[in-house]
Parts: sequence; C-alpha cells; structure tokens
Amino acid sequence: MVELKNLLMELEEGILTITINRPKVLNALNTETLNEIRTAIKEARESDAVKVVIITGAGEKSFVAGADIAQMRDLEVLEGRTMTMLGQDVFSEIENLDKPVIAAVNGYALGGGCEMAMACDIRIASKNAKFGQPEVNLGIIPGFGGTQRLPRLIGKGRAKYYIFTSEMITAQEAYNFGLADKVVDPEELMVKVKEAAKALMAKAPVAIMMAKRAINNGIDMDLDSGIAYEAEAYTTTFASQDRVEGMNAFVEKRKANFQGK
Ligand code: DAK
Repeated sequence: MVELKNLLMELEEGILTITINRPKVLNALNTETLNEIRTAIKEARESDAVKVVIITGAGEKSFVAGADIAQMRDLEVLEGRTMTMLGQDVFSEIENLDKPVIAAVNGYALGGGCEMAMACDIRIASKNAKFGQPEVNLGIIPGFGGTQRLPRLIGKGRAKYYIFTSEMITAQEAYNFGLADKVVDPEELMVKVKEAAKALMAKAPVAIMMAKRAINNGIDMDLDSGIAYEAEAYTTTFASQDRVEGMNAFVEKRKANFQGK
C-alpha cells in the first residue's frame, strides 16, 4: 500500500478505507490531497485485493469542509481552472471506479466535500453530518461537479435553493432528499459502513460493476437508449462465471462463491 502524506490508507479483508487526514483544517482538499486521492483510486482500480472502497474524514467533526480556501485564495485564474479540472477528474474517477465506493460522512461535507460524497455510490451519514454547497459565500460556484450532481440527486429546485442560500442540509434532511442513503449514530458510523461494505462484497462483482455502469451511464440518456444500454450490460453479466455460479448456487441451495469473473 502506498504511503501518502494527507491520506490514511487501510486495506482489511478486501475493504480499502481512504481517510482524508488533515483534521486541523477539517480535511479541506488542497491540490496535493486531490492528487493523492487520484493515486489511491488508481491503487483501488488496479489491485485485485480491493473489493470495496470507503472514503471518510479524520476526526469527529468533518468529512471534508471543502476545497482548501487558503490555497484557492492565492490562485491565478488559469490555476483556478486547473484546480477545478483536477477535482472534476478525480471525482469522475471515483464515480467510474468499477468497484463500489461508500462515503462515510462523519461531519461537515461542504463544498468539495459534498461534491466528493456525491461522486461516491452510496452515502452513509452520521446523525451529526452536515451537507452543503456554500461556495457563493466566497464569490464562486461549486466547481467539482456540485451544480450537476446535486440536482440529479435531490432535484433542480432544491439544488438551486441550497446552492443559492448556502444553507446547510442536516443528515435527516439529506436522507429525506435522497442525498444520504442511511443515517446512523456517530459512534456506529464505521461499524455500519463496514457492514454495508461486507454485504456488497458477498454479491457478484461483475453484476455490481455492470449495474453501476448501467446506472451511471443510463441516467444521462433518454429512456430508450438507457434501456438498450441495460440490455448490453445485462448480456455481459450473462456471459460471466459469476452468473453461472450464482444460478447453480441457488438451484443447489448453497451460498454462492463469486470470483468476479
Ligand atoms: N479550507 C481551508 N481551511 C478550512 C476550511 C476550508 N474549506 N474549512 C475550515 N478550515 C479551517 C479553518 O480555517 C480553521 O483553521 P484555523 O483557524 O484553526 O487555523 C479550522 O479549519 C477549523 O475551522 P473553524 O474554526 O472555522 O471551525 P468551526 O467549527 O467554527 O466552523 C465550518 C466549521 C465548517 C462551518 C467552517 O470552518 C467553514 O465555514 N468552513 C468553510 C466551509 C466552506 O465554505 N467550504 C466550501 C469551500 S469552497 C474551484 C473548484 C472547486 C471549488 C472551488 C474552486 N476552482 C475554480 C479553483 C470548490 C470549492 C469549495 O469547496
């Protein structure tokens, strides 16, 4: 496992936990950290030992409180553009990883933090989590995909309300809006997230991968094109050894032993 300055990486029984580790600045994302997340995701993509990824923040207060404002303040216009594109690329790499990614949202998920959580497949939030896109307070707009992913998750009207007002979204509201998929007690967060990760690991990896691709790609297509994409993704699962094993295991009344092939 690579050693990184701003991240903690732990691989345990197929679960790679990536912890953004800058608690003094509430895990704000500077360019170095974004580049390290890219390295971590590359490792997750290339390592057969990694089955599921969890992303969380160090400390009890914050998941990620946004892009690093102190660093952003001093950027020239084109450097700002480079940083936006870096964040957008890294979050797309999270979104398109062929393995499930769970955000364990343990406090503030603001700006780039909310955007990173939204790039993950599943968001499990502690009761004290607070989501939000407060960029307009700084004279900017969400620049790591927030204007695009937030309306897709919670609807256009609500996304405008929260982006225009910068109001924070509580964990319960996030759950009601479909921004958080589960809300748990803070002390139980990592236990519940790891339970969810283990539950995903018991499923057929090829099927999870193809379902993820069908949902991610289909959501931006018209319905007929999405349905056609689904048929191709389905056909791929049908050609997998996992499909044979899953159906044999059902008929033979035993637990499936999927190989991800
Ligand atoms: N960046 C840098 N430092 C941060 C930070 C951030 N986003 N958030 C907090 N900190 C630092 C604080 O400065 C403070 O440092 P010290 O004063 O101790 O040195 C420390 O973390 C603790 O924070 P507070 O003392 O403020 O703690 P409180 O409990 O009082 O308040 C808070 C917590 C989360 C409500 C508050 O810290 C806060 O409002 N933070 C800023 C949240 C925010 O606005 N986040 C959105 C950032 S903008 C772009 C592409 C993408 C983006 C931007 C540009 N390009 C075009 C380049 C994305 C932008 C964002 O994410």
